[in-house]
Amino acid sequence: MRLQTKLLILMMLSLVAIGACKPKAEETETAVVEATPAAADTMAQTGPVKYRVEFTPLWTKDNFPFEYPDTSLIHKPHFSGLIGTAHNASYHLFLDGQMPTPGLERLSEEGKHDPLSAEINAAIGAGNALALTESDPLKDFSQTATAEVTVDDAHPMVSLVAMIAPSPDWFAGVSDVNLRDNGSWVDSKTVDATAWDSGGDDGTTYLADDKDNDPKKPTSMNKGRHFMKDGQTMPVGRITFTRL
Ligand SMILES: [Ca+2]
Ligand SMILES: [Ca+2]
Repeated sequence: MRLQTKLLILMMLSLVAIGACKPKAEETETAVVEATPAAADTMAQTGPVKYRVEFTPLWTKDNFPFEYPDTSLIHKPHFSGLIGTAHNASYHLFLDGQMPTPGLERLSEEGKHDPLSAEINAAIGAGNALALTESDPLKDFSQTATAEVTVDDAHPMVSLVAMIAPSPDWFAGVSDVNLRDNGSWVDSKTVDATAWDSGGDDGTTYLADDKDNDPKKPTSMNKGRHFMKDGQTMPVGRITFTRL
């Protein structure tokens, strides 16, 4: 009887011990469940994130009266479709002081996305860019041009360009816009797009005849009279990135 009693007590103690352990296990599980949303959020910060791109034109006759192209022309003043990509520090769509690529030269002179799109696709293949972004041309300046751009941890910067048309080799552009801030993706960001000269043509007026140059000149900010006011460069457009 004594032995049986001892065994019974031992069994009861074991049950109590198991019972005591159980809530702990549940607590641990609960803790894991609670941690999951935070972990998912951290993932979302690094993984591909999409932004809406909205390009608002500011290149109007009111803002840029000097030699502003005749709005009754068949090819009214307009912007070509935007083209660009998210990328890392090893890729630049354009850079102040750098020779234009054939793709940037053609975009700036004819508004054509090819072969700039092929150059971007090559950068994607090399791991330096993430995905091609393009919009339709913008011909009605009461409207905006829209597109989407995908960024990730390895490609947090965005560069975009559009031809200022008509023009010899001038384009609106933003480069290396970083959509990360303090380790998080920004909800939205607005940047001015200034006028650039790709360096692929020597024309100096909107309607100048083709004046191809060889060797090419370095790309530079366009500080001609067309885009300056009171000694300041005026933005020809504004680009807003909004996280989707
Ligand atoms: Ca040229
Ligand atoms: Ca030029």
